Amino acid sequence: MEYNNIRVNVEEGIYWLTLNRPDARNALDAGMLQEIGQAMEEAENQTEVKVIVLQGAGGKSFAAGADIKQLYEKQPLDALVPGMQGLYNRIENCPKVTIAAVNGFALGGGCELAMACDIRVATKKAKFGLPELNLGIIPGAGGTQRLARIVGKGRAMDMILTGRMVDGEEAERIGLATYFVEEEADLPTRIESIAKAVLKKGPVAVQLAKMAVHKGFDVDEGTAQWIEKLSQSVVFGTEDKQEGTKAFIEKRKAVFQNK
Ligand code: CO8
Repeated sequence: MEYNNIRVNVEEGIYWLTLNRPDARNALDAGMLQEIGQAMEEAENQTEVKVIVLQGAGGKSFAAGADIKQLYEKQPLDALVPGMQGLYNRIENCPKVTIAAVNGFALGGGCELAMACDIRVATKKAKFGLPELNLGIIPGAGGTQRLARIVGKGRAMDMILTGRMVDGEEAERIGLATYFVEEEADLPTRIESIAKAVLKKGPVAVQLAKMAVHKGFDVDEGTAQWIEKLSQSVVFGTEDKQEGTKAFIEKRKAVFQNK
């Protein structure tokens, strides 16, 4: 598929999705959001793809949030459509593992996009923030909820109410970034090593483990544990479970087939 606002390429099971409006700090306009949705669908349907990496072009920004020029034109009912929030929910529910490579600004909808991913890797240059209140609006693509769930209510309140940005090192300390990479040049290698660890696993188990964590967060613990139990029951019926356990017993590496 041809894209104008993003670039995609697939290498060894990893789908690299690059937000590509560097002159606008990769601000997420309607065209880019639509293409991200199309690319996600494309990646979900490619069986060889196990991991999707989102990154920003230009070295200055992951994504500087929703396009403010388009935001200026929005009317109340525009906030009621699924829009950015719907897209990010889709990304969170993606059956493949998603990784955000954050180098530079991840602000507003950019930070919310990173938070919808399973894993965030931040460089020294990373700046995470939800500055929406500066514009007289509030975070509206899951940010009020995901940030509080990731870093806790107190820290989320601080970041949202003051608009304070946190750098990569602090982001890692408070759990907003999963990994901190000191040298920007080491970012792709670190991403690949995380992706490789995932690629060695059985895809069915990966998907169900991911969804057990995500869906479990939305319900009470008893229900969450049932989600876990039922997911386990599904994986117990897979050939991959037989292969994984047998390979351990036979002291060899498992070869998973996604069955
Ligand atoms: N939208 C549109 N254009 C942008 C954006 C943006 N979010 N961010 C940067 N740009 C453009 C600038 O206008 C500028 O364009 P030009 O060269 O034509 O003047 C270019 O990118 C470069 O920007 P700067 O010169 O400002 O670059 P700096 O490196 O000095 O600063 C910053 C980079 C810090 C990223 C700065 O540009 C900035 O603060 N940007 C705005 C960040 C922001 O407020 N983001 C939140 C947006 S709101 C949001 O995301 C809400 C999501 C939920 C919506 C739900 C709807 C229902």
